[in-house]
Amino acid sequence: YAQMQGIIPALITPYEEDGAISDSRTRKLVRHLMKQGVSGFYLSGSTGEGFLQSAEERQIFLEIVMDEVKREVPVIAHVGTMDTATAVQLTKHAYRAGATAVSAVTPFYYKHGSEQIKRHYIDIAKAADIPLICYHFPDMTGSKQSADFYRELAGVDHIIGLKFTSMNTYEMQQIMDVCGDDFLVFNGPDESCLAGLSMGAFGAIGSTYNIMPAKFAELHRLFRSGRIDEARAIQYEVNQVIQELLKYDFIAFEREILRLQGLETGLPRKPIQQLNDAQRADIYETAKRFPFL
Ligand code: NAY
Repeated sequence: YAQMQGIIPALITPYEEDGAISDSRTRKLVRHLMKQGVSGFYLSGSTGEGFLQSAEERQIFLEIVMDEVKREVPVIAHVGTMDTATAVQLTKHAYRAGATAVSAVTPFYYKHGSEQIKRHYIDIAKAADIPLICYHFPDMTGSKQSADFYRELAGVDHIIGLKFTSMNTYEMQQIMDVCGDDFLVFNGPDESCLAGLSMGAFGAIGSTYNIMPAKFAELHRLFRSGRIDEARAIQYEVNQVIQELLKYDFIAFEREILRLQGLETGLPRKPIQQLNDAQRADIYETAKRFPFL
């Protein structure tokens, strides 16, 4: 898994003008990000709009990315859904497609007990011979599991780690402490990437790595060589962009920045924010202020 130790974009899903998954735009985006030094891809998560797509579309998208990446970097397919059956189906497909790992957010909307959520993960883990990265995102799912919950899952075959999307690095550390050194924890919030890495995160998976891949790859490189002051300077710099991003829906903002970078990805799916001309002009001004964008 050493290859996953770095910056992994939660990939934007490029669409054509009619809203269909775009083969050519996807290949172009993936190539571009690989050239900027990313350590893998995380598909069909929150950023990828996986919850706004059909299972078939998620499968098609994975196949396009697998074909373009040609095993040069790891590909993690997010297979999380509200229902176990579809997550299992997507897991079997990801295995056949040759993905490096799958990942699944805790099932959302219904308030399941911990035992049901554990069962959901075990069913996914048993579906195919492929590593599984659980996904902790309490703000979005409303489901907040304890360190002990993850300790039990860490003992299940195929479950290798967790994507931890919360700013609470103490809770992250508590999970790492009970799950052991082999359990790989990935930092979720990009604005505290360095904090997560400092606390022991193995790598980082996030949305703004689509628009600032080289900056974050450099942050990671500096962190690994112990040049913390320089890494922190980059974190401060990218956080100025994130501060602007947070005025918008992050997916709408990132698609607009990518467009300005010459990477057309189409419009996000409704009900995600559809930008008006004034908002696009404002984002254009932001892009001008930050030459690395
Ligand atoms: C995913 O599954 O696509 C993610 O990785 C989501 C992680 C993002 N969290 C949210 C709430 O959007 O990358 C972060 C986030 O966009 C970034 O830190 C800016 O806030």
